[in-house]
Amino acid sequence: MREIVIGGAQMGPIQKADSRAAVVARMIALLDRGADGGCDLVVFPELCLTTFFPRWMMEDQAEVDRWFEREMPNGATEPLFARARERGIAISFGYAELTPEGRHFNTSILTDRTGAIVGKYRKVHLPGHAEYDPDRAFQHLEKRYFEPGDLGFRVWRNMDAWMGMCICNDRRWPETYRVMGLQGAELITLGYNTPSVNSQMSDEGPEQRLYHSELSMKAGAYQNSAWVVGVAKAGDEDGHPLLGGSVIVDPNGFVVARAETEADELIVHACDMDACTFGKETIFDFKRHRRIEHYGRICSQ
Ligand code: CDT
Repeated sequence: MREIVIGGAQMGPIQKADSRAAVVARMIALLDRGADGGCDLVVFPELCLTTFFPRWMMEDQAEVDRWFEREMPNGATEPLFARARERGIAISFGYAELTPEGRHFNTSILTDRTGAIVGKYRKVHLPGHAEYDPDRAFQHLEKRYFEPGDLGFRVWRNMDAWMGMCICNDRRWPETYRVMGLQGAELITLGYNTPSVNSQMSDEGPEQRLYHSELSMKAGAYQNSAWVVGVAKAGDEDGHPLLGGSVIVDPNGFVVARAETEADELIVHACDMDACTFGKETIFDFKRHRRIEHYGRICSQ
């Protein structure tokens, strides 16, 4: 048995005016809750240091760059790393990354139990649009503020397991999970900021959006025989509602823990990485059963 007790640290809303320090204090409180509950790894949401700023149209690049982190850890997040180190807990969280070369990515990192960063992922599937769209009920300008990730879908050996990451919209794409599954991923962690309503379809509400969110993660878990931990930033951010519904999904595609609120909430499950082995050696033994001669279209235009 290779058990990793995982905490999904759903976060309630972060308002535009909230400081990084206030957010990090909330993350530390969740981390402490996880440590007290025996967690080995705590997973936080996408862009979890700030409000979901891509909903705001900004033309001044200096204003945009205020939402980005130039290094990680930095002054604001060091207390989180220090507490994780002190309590011997690995963490994963998402933030907006501005590189020394001036490139902008929607990024997440994974640490080991000593607080050392062992993995970095930059979001590949950027939803939304790049220019102001007057026909939408609200904006989703990820394509304006980020470039597509350049690191691919890697996996890392951490805590005696193969771990990979993706971010939000990536969870809806089967290729995301499969590329990690092909590298033996046993745990895929992700954070999300998903508006509760569709900005382009007024009657698509939270029920359907929660259903699709969960459906995607269950399918990704089952079809790759891997644990999937999906963690929301939820609730009302300056009048813009975001879905909750954080889940831990087992390698058979069953939800074993689910958040009930749209606030800061920790969901916990003891995840046995050996539970991935049966599926990986039988129905989803990729070496024996895949028929790549028929998959060419997936990798062509
Ligand atoms: N953050 C993020 O990727 N959100 C998207 C919203 C898509 S609607 C433009 C998601 O897939 O949940």
